[in-house]
Amino acid sequence: MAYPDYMKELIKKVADTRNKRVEDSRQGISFPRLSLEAGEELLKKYHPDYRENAKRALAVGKNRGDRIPNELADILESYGHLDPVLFSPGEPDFSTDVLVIGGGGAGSTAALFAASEGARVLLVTKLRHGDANTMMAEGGIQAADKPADSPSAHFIDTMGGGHFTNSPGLVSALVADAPGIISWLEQLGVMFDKEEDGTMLTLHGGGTSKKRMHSAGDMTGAEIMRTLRDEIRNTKGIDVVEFSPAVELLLDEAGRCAGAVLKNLETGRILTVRSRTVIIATGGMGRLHLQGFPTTNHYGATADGIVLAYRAGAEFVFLDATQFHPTGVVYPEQNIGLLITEKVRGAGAQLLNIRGEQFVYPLEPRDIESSAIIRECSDHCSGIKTPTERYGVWLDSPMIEALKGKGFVEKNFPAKFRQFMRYGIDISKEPMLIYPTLHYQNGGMKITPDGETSVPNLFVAGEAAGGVHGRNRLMGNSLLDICVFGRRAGIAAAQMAGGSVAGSPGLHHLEKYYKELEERGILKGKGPVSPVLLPDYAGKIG
Ligand code: FUM
Repeated sequence: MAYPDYMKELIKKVADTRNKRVEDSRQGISFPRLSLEAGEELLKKYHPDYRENAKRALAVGKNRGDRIPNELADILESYGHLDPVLFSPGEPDFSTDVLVIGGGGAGSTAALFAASEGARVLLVTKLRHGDANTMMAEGGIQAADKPADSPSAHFIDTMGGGHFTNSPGLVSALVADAPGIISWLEQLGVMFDKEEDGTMLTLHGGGTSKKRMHSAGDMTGAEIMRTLRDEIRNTKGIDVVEFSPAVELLLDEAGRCAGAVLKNLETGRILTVRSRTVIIATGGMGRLHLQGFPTTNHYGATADGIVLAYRAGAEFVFLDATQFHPTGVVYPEQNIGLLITEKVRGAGAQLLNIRGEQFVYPLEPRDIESSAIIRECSDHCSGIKTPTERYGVWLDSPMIEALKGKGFVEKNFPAKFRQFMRYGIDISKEPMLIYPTLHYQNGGMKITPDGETSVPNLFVAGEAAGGVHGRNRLMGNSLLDICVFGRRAGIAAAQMAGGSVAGSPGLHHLEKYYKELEERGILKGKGPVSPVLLPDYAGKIG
C-alpha cells in the first residue's frame, strides 16, 4: 500500500525540516545523547521489560522464583510431547559423537568446528537448514580489526551496551575471537562490503565508539548463512536431518546429556539420537510475541531449546531481558514487525515525530532508542496513526541520499528498497514508518566461555545462551556471537565427546520435572504442549 493521503500530508513536515537537519549533520551537530541517569529513567518508564504485569515468578525448576515474561513462563511450566513413563528409547535411529540441534548460524558453525576436530557430527533442525534468525540478520557483524580500533574498545562498548551486566569472561572471548572469525568467514567465501582499495568497509552501529560493523549490503546474515550451509553440505558433507525438531533431551542415570528425541514434522514419527555430547543452537523466542509485539524473528523462533534444557536442569540468566529493535515496520500492514536495519540510522537517517522533529539521538543503544519511540507514541502523543490504529514515528531515509548522494539507498539497502517498492513506497524519497519490534532474547542458558552449560555433556551456542550481552545487546554482536561461541562449543563438545561414556539414556529427568509441576498444582492438559514448535496463529484468529 502506498501511503494514504493523510500520511503524505504529514510527510511534508519531515521534508520541511530536512534541509536544516542535513546542514547540522554536515557540521557534526546532532541531537544530544542522553546521560546515563536519564537513560535509566527512560528505560524504567517506557521499556516493555519494565511492565510489571508482563512477568511472573517461575514456579518450578532451577530458576524457580525468577520473574520472566508470562509467555515464556507458560511454556516452561508445561508438559511435553512424550510420556516419560511409557517412553523407551530402544535402539537409536542415529548414533553420533556430537549432536547439534539447530540449523542456523550457531549450529552450523558448531557443526563445522566439531567436525574439524575429527568428531562424527549430526545436525538436526526443525525446518530447513538455514531457516533461522541468522538468515534474517541485516546490518552486520562487529569485529575490531582496523588499526584505529582494538578488542579492548569493543569490550568496553559491549559492556556499556549491556549496562555492565554482561559476563566479562564471555565478552572477552567474544571480542578477542572476533577478528579471526571475520578472516575465517571471508576465507569460506562470505562477500563482505569493501572500500575502493579492497579493505573492509566498516560502519558505526548504535552504542559503538568505532566503526567496526562489517556488512554484506543489508543481507549480512543471509550471506553468512549461505556460506556456512554450502560448507556443511557441499564441502564437508556433514549429515543434516531437516524438519525434525528435538522435542526432549535424553539424559543418563548420572544426569549427563546423552542424546535427544526428535519428531519428524512430516510423518509425526518419533526418532531417537544417541550422542556423546549435545549442542543446543535453537535460537530465540520472538514467535512467542511477548506482550503482543510483532517480531523480526523467523517462523520457528519458539524457544524450543530453552524448554528442553530447562526440563533437563540447566541454569538460566537474564531470561527477563528482551530486546525490542527500535525500527520495525509499522506500515504497510503486510510487513508489520519486519526489521529495518540499524545500518539505516548508521548511514544518517533520523527519527522524527508527527511534527517532523527529532526527539532522540539516532544511535543510542537499542533499549534506550526503543523507549524513546514508545514515549513519543504514548505520553507525548506525537506518533503517526496508521489506518489500523497502530502508531509509529518516521525514519527519514531520504536524508541518507541528501547526505551521501543519489542512488545510495538502493545500492546499500537493496533488500529494504525492494521490500517497500513492492507497496509503491520509494524509501529514497519517502520516509519509513516504524515502531519497536520484538527482536532478541538477551538471556539464556548460563555458559562457560566454551559454551558448557550446568548439565554435563550439554553445550549451547547463540541466542539460547545468556550472559554475553547482559541485559541489552549491541547491533552486530549477534552474528559475531553465533560464530565465536558456535566455534568454541563445537571444538569443546568434540573434545569432550572423545572421552565421554554415557550410561543408558532416558527421560528420568522429565519424570522428576513433571512431579515438581504436579506438586505446584500445574496439571497436564491445562497449558500448551511444549516445545510449541510452531506459532499458533490459526488458533488465535476468529
Ligand atoms: O539492525 C540490524 O541490522 C540488526 C542487527 C542485529 O540485531 O545485530
